[in-house]
Amino acid sequence: MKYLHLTDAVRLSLVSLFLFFVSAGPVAATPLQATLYHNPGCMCCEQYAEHLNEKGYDVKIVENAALASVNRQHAVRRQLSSCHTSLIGDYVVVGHIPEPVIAQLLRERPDIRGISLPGMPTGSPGMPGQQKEPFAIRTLAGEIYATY
Ligand SMILES: [Cu+2]
Repeated sequence: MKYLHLTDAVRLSLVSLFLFFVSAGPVAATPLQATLYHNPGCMCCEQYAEHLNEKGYDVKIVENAALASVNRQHAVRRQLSSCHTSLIGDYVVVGHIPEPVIAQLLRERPDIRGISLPGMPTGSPGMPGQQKEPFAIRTLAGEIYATY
């Protein structure tokens, strides 16, 4: 009898071990990969990479990028450019875009090349200060994709 009880205990712990690994599964999912290009010495670019890191992205920083040529390569017009340009999934993501908008992009998967928050607005992730007005995040064609 004692032996049987032990076996039950072992079986129970094996089951809970199994459940532990099953429930841990989604958490251990591969992080989203992001590649961020910026000109040398851009501190707010590094801060923005940190923002993505905190949201669970695996960010590869290319810090000596010739940003102008990266933008040319991905057809990012000057008016829609910022201090850095990232590649995330199949999309080009320009500037200090709050991560929830990127999550929305990856969820909705619209048929666009990418999105941009042009310039370096005060209070956006990686930029100091208080946000003064909703950010207009545009598609690379220039249309509003989201306000945040
Ligand atoms: Cu910046």
